[in-house]
Amino acid sequence: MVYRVLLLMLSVLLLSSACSESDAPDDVPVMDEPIDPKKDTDADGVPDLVEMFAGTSPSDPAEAPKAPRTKGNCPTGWSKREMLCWSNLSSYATRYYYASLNCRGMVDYYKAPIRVANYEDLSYLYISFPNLAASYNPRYSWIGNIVADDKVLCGNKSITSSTDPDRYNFEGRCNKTNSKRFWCVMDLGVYDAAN
Ligand SMILES: [Ca+2]
Repeated sequence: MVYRVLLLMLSVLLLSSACSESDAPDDVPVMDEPIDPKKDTDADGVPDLVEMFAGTSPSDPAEAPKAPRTKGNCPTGWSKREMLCWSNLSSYATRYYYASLNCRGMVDYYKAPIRVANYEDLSYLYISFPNLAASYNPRYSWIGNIVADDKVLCGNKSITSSTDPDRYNFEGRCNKTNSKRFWCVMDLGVYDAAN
């Protein structure tokens, strides 16, 4: 009987530690449902998702990432890092499959494939642009893609300077049901060709 109770206690402990595994900081809201990629709260013609990742307000029609662009430049609100365009870091944390859908959800608007920033994208940034590394702290963030059954890469180190050795080893494995923040990324060449 005592053995059974101990076993039960151990299972509860293991289960609770698995559920609370390195999630987003407390002040970041968790979005526990998919975001409709067509929803346009302020009816300015730019979907909420697009505004959120470009850094404009989805509820203020006076704000929208609509400025004209030229070839070789990323869309308004996205940062150009050589041949990659980076969105702002998501303002919320969410499960990996929703993160993936949220990036993908902007494809119709930008006419280019968009992904959750993956290990190759981040690695390239940290190693080729060390002065930017600390601005893309991987801790608490998703790193695409799925790498094993239910497991996705996630940042497990904080990169705090241009010489931080964690730039070469910042990835761990997290359960896809954890909630984390993320960046969306698209290839500038593909975006240019489509626009
Ligand atoms: Ca809008």
